[in-house]
Amino acid sequence: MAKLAFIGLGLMGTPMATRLLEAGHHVTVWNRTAGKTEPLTDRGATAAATPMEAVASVDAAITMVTNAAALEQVVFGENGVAAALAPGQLLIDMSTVGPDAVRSIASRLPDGVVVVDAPVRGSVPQASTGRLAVYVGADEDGFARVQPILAPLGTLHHVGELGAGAATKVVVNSTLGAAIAAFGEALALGDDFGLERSVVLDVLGDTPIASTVEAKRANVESGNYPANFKLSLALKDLNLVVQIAGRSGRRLDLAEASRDWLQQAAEAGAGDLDYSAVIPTITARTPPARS
Ligand code: NA7
Repeated sequence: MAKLAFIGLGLMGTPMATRLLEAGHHVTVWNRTAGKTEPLTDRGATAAATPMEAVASVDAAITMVTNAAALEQVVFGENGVAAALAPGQLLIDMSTVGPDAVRSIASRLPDGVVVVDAPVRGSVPQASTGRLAVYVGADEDGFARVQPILAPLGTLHHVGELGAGAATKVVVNSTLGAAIAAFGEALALGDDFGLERSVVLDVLGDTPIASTVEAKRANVESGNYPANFKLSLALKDLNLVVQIAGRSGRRLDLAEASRDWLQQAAEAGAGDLDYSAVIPTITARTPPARS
């Protein structure tokens, strides 16, 4: 079993680090808000005082933080992992930050530190039960090294070289934005026709957005949107989609429209709720005009 550092114990990081620990890896954890290390140390993990301290003598450092700025902070900020990583050690970034951020980090680390991008599809239930899809960007050797480490988290897909995992994740999440916006707009339309909500939810369960309906129906029916995947993070991902497409000279209308809905919901205060909390923004009778 490997010696690991796990940095970033948010909604996803906590169950993922727990899985790695329960699989028998030796795990040292660090989180900006130190109190979140407690559930892990209770199960036998070691807590480090800084990211730099966490990675000393580990086989692999895993990062699972909000965005590119947070990744930059834990890698190159004060007491960041870059100060301690040595040739032969692995840095596995599992955050959703896009390929540019991953390649930039890799280019600034000492020669011999192997960087692998391995973002995941799935949210808290899949993270807790080892059913994530992990998109790995690495050369053959890097993939062979991360495979036994990450296997307890779910199914690994070797999708290409460094950056390909991060790119794949952006592609995947472009569909997530479109599906949740389509769900909200279908409900809004049903309301306008005067159809029963429960009937509309039943029939939408048999359409191309069925899996989204199944996953989020309880939230819609209860009006409660506890975060499995924060709306602010879905908005970050759709912004990545739009920006990356823009740099390639493209306009992706569906991505822009779903980004705009998420932006409106975030402005209405739903950023820390589940991303499905965009639905009440869409179904409101007098939504704010699109800019
Ligand atoms: P969460 O639950 O919002 O957790 C985010 C984590 O990132 C959490 O541990 C944060 O620490 C940490 N974070 C955020 N900013 C920083 C900075 N500046 N420095 C250090 N640590 C930071 O997100 P999820 O777990 O759902 O998702 C994580 C990633 O996977 C994200 O890219 C998603 O899009 C997919 P905190 O506890 O707030 O101190």
